[in-house]
Parts: sequence; C-alpha cells; structure tokens
Amino acid sequence: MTPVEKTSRRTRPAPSAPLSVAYVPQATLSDYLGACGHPLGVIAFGNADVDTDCACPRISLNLPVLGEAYWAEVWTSPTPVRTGREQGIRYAANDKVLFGAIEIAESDQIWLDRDTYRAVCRMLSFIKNQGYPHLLRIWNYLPDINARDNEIERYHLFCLGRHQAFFEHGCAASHDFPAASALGSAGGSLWIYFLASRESAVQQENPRQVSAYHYPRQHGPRSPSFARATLARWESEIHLYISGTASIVGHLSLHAGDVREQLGETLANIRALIAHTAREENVALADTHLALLKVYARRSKDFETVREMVEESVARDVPVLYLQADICRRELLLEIEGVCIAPAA
Ligand code: 3EB
Repeated sequence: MTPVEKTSRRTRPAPSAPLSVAYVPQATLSDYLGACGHPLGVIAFGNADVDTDCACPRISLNLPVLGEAYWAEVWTSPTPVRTGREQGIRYAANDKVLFGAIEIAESDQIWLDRDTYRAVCRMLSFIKNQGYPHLLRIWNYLPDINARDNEIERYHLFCLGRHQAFFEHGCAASHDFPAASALGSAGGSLWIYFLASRESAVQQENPRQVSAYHYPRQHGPRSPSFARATLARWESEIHLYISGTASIVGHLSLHAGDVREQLGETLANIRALIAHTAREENVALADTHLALLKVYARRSKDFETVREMVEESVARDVPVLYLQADICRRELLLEIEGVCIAPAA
C-alpha cells in the first residue's frame, strides 16, 4: 500500500461494510462523533444526557456502567445517512442498512404484552415499508424484567407480545428471527433499538443450546423470538452479530449462584457458536475475530471478578463494555453479547 492510500484510508474509512460499531468513553464522545463520519445511532448507558447535535437516533438507557472504560455504543455509516422520525420510530439509514429506535412509555404496567405487540408490529411494518425488511439485530431493554404482573413475569409478557407480532408478520421459525438481547434496565421506558438491512443475512443457532424458539413451556407461555446470531456478508467484511448469551446449555440455566462458572459456560457457548458458524457457512471466522463484547452483570459486586476472568479469556485489544442489568431468568448472573468482524475471503 502506498503512503497516499494509507492517509486517505485513515481520514475516510474504506466502504468495506455499510456499518461499523465502537464503544466510546464519555469524555471523548463528542470528539468521536465529530470525527467518525456519519453516525447511525448513539446509545448511551448510565442514564445521562447524550450531549450531541447529530441527527441520528440518540438513546439514553438506564443501565449503570461498571468500570470507567466505555460509556456509549456508536454505530456509524461510511456514507451519508438520511434521518427521520415516523410512527414514533427514530431512524438513520444509508443505502444498505437502517438503524432505528422505539421508546415505549408503557401505558399501564399490566399491559406489557400488548404494548410490546404494538411496538414490534410497528417496527416490522416500518422496516418493510422503508425497504429494509431483514432484521439483523434487536436490543430490548425493559424495566423490572423479573417482576411479576398478575402472576406472569414481565419478561414472559414481553415474549408473548413479541411472539404474536412476529407470528402475524410471517415469522414462525428460528431462521426468521434476528439476533437479540433482552435485559432489565433500572427504570424508564421500554426501549427497542434495531438494525435492519435491504439484503438478507443468515441466522445461526448454537449446537450447545436448544433454539430459543423451541424452549419448552417451563420458560414462559410463548418462546423468545430470537436467533443466536446473524451472519452478514458485506463487500469486504464478514460480520457476526452475537445475541446475548448466558449460562444456558440445552434449555436449562446452569451454575445458579456461581458467577465464575456461569461466565465459563457463557464463553464456551460463544466459542461454540463462532466455530459452528464458521463450519456451517464455510467462512474463516474464529474467536480471534471478536471485535467487541458487552457484558451485563446482575450484581455490581461481581464486576471485578467478571472483568478479571473476561480479561484472561479475550485478547487485550478487544473493547469490553460492562453494564449492570437484570438478566431475564432470575438465576442468571450474567449475559454477554458481541460482534465478530473478519475480512471477507
Ligand atoms: C437465553 O439464551 C438468555 O429474549 O431476546 C438472550 C438473548 C436472552 C435474547 C431475548 C433473551 C433474549 O435465553 C436470554
């Protein structure tokens, strides 16, 4: 590569993929947004104002940040984006992908299933109308996820509404669902943010885990609508968007109460998912391609233990954002999501 090419690369990233992602510290967020090109979406954790004038969706979530390293998640486009707001959905899009966010002020705490149903229906029609019908990834954050309303856990009410919405939109098999995370926030609205694409991607399942869509009834009246990961092949990059992953083998939670064992099992699940995807899809994807990790811990007192173990297990240069959040099953103490990025062959 000539020095000239090197410089132009640095100032303007090659459009190898229509989206990229970074975790950014609070102090440098405005500098980052000024220099990153075209932000698609900014998600700040720690319930503080996102002080920026960018036109893309800005979300502030009430999830306490653990440690000092990172504070916000930023999705960026290499090309200009158009932004807007429609049916309560804020969005930014380029010619390949759309980032969107919906805030649902719950009308009444006992109607979480109905509110979720309406929001997911709105999202699914919106992406179809906009011409980005393929969901790559969804994040769901709801307050009091483990609380019960009328004897039903709120996470189960959420799953009921989501299941019905997907079903009515023709999604009724594992490969119809996007990768997802669903976590309990410390308060505020129910937030859903998502990435949708013009081209389809490939959903992945984990050989160590029963597909969430096939969980038996003991885990709720309607099963969770998500795949374990989504594989997107962009021009010169392969992206694997890994769903929130926990210490679940088969369909059962393992190692109740033991954060170290749960972390070991979770990392084993993530490794198995990456290896399985590489084999099934015939792509050169390995653990070494982990580009980012987000770690949710139920108890802030576990933070140091978790960080030590994560640092021993993943390469030093992988950014890890640690958050405090409730996990959807009471016995689970942590959940980890991530993104792998590999060069396309
Ligand atoms: C699990 O594997 C853990 O309901 O969207 C992880 C990722 C989990 C997404 C969701 C739930 C969801 O079942 C919980």
